[in-house]
Amino acid sequence: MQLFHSPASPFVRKVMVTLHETGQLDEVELVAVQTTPVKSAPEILAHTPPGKIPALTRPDGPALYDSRVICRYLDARKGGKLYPEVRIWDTLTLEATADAIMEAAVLMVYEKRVRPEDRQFDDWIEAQWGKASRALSALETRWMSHLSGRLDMGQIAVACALGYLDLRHEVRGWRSGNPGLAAWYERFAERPSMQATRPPVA
Ligand SMILES: N[C@@H](CCC(=O)N[C@@H](CS)C(=O)NCC(=O)O)C(=O)O
Repeated sequence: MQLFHSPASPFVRKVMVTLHETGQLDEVELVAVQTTPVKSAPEILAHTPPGKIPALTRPDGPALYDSRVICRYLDARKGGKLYPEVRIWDTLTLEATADAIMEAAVLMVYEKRVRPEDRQFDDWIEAQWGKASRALSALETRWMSHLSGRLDMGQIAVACALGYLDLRHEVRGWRSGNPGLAAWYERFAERPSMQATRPPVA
C-alpha cells in the first residue's frame, strides 16, 4: 500500500498514529506530496479526485481517501479495536469533533499562506477559530471521561488536532480554559506512536 503523505498534516498524522498503534507500518510505503487547495499535487489526482491527503492505495480495491475512511479501513484489517462497536457512535462523534478542529485550523493557515494578502478575510479567520474554540470547550466539558477510557480513534484524532494547534496556532493558547484537556494531552502525547509522528517545526 502507498500512503500519500506530508508530515505536517494532522489528517495524515491520524493515519500514521493508527499504523503505529495497529502494527502495520511495514505494510505501507510513504509517498511525500505537497498539495494546496489551489495547486493539487498532480500525482495524487488519479487516486483522489479532491486532491487532498491522506490517500491510501490498497491491494483489494480503489484508493481510499479521507482520513476517517482510511483509519477505519486500517483498523478493520487488524480486528477493529480502535472503533469498538460498544461505543461506536461516541467514538465517531469524537473523531468528527477533532476533525472539525483540524479543518478550521488548516483553513486558517491556508487563508494566510495561500490566499493573496489583499484578499485575506480576518472575520472569516476568527470565525474558523470560533469553531475550533467551541469544539475544544465541548471536549473539556463533555468528553473527558471518554478521552480517559480505553484507546480508540476518537482519542487519536483529538491528540492529532491538539498537536496541530501547537504547531500552527500556539499563539491562540488553546490550553487556557481547557485544563483537563491540556493534562490529558500531556499524557497522551507521550505514547510512542505520538512521539514517532511529531510534525517537523517549519
Ligand atoms: N477530510 C479530509 C481533509 C484532508 C485535508 O484537508 N488535507 C489537507 C492537508 S492537511 C489537504 O490535502 N489540502 C489540500 C486541499 O485542500 O486541496 C480528511 O480527513 O482526510
